[in-house]
Amino acid sequence: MKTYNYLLNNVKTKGAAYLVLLDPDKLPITKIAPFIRHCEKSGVDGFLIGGSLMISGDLDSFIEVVKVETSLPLIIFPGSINQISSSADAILFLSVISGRNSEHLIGKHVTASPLIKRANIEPISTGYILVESGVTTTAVYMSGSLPVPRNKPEIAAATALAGEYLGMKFIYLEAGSGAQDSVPDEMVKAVSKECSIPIIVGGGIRTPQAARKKVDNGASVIVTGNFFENENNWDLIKDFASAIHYKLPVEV
Ligand code: 1GP
Repeated sequence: MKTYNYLLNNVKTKGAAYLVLLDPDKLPITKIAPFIRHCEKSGVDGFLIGGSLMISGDLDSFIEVVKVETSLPLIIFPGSINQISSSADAILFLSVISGRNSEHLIGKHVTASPLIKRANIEPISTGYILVESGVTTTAVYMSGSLPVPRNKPEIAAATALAGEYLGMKFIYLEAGSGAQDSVPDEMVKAVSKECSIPIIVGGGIRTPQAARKKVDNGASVIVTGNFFENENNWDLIKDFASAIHYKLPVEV
């Protein structure tokens, strides 16, 4: 429960938490150290690590390199069951509750659970809700499931409540990495009104203002990934962090 409690504590003290997604397929090994240092000094609360394919190889060694640079929590955000590593602190134990594909609701979990136990990392049960976001995203395609239509916040809210009643610790509203449109603010609002567990929102968030709007509408954790694949954007990380940490005084 260490990482879960850490996240909850960040939400309580800062208003919301900010996680940056590291995709080993997208972040070259030479850029890991400068990027992580940049994130640390900008006020990021932790890292999600994972990718939909992981073509580039070894998750363990990627995490080991990240670990040298930071003591912030490293949470696996698995694209598949081969993304389990004892080097991480925790893993989002995702069930695609927006879909009706049993493999992604429970099937993969049966195979993954003993491996997670042996890796001795903390599973954080998360109801993963894919949201329509313009074009077909990798997450939608890979999960073989339909996303929630953007104009149906009530479906997202009912799905999230079902996740809460099933005992999940977080709801993750996902527009998909690099999404054309992020999760609609009205949908974040509807979900946060309906359920009492914290909501993670990610996918297609490209400005601090957009991140802040998600928080204003009830998001507890914001995830960005794609936007910082461009090094020219790194200076904006601190603006994202201040927009998300609304309870902290803004540095001038
Ligand atoms: C993707 O929610 C995350 O799973 C982050 O999305 O890469 O679009 O920021 P972006």
